[in-house]
Amino acid sequence: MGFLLFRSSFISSTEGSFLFSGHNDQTYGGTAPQSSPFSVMLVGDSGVGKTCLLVHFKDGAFLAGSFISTVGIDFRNKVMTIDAVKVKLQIWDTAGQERFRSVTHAYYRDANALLLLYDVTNKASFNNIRAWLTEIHEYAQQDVVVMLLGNKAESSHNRVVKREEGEKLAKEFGVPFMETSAKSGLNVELAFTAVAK
Ligand SMILES: Nc1nc2c(ncn2[C@@H]2O[C@H](COP(=O)(O)OP(=O)(O)OP(=O)(O)O)[C@@H](O)[C@H]2O)c(=O)[nH]1
Ligand SMILES: [Mg+2]
Repeated sequence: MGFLLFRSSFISSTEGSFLFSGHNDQTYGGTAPQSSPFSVMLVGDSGVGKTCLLVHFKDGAFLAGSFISTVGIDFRNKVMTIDAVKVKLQIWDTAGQERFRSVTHAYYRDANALLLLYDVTNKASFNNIRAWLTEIHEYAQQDVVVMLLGNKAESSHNRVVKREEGEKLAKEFGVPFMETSAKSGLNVELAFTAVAK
């Protein structure tokens, strides 16, 4: 019960910006047909680049410098035109830190798609993908769209996870895969478009 209260109070505290455009830079317009909002959730270990991927997608910028770990969960809206249809994406950015796991679990079931990230320069984040997939299986809807993303792909000097390893793991679990970079912008738009299609 206490947890449910926490969840609803979180929603109402952020809904202001949702309704009054704090996070809504783009508005509907034109003649393209609209579809209902599509909810995408970013998951994966702390530090893999979930927030940076979202910021790049939303604002086209990379947050260099100090790493500010996400607390709990946050969201941003973005309207995209996919195949001539305006799609409103509601993107949930979760905290990767273990201590927020019970908070983020409550949001899995509302997600239409999950972008599951690891960091190609961090082997542990890759090794944890199996555990993340188990968690997704447990808490998300059966028909959720999952895509595996190997982020920080531009960081060739520090890379410890080969592209082929990511491909192999994705194949094993029957999910699509791509490498991304929130720094260079590689495949950022494509990843969000692919799951929203
Ligand atoms: N080189 C490189 N660094 C990146 C990239 N994406 C993120 N980073 C860096 O990785 C660190 C963590 O990025 P965040 O996006 O905050 O990580 P997060 O997954 O949101 O972490 P939590 O909020 O704790 O779950 C930051 O220092 C970023 O600058 C990338 O594509 N390339
Ligand atoms: Mg974050």
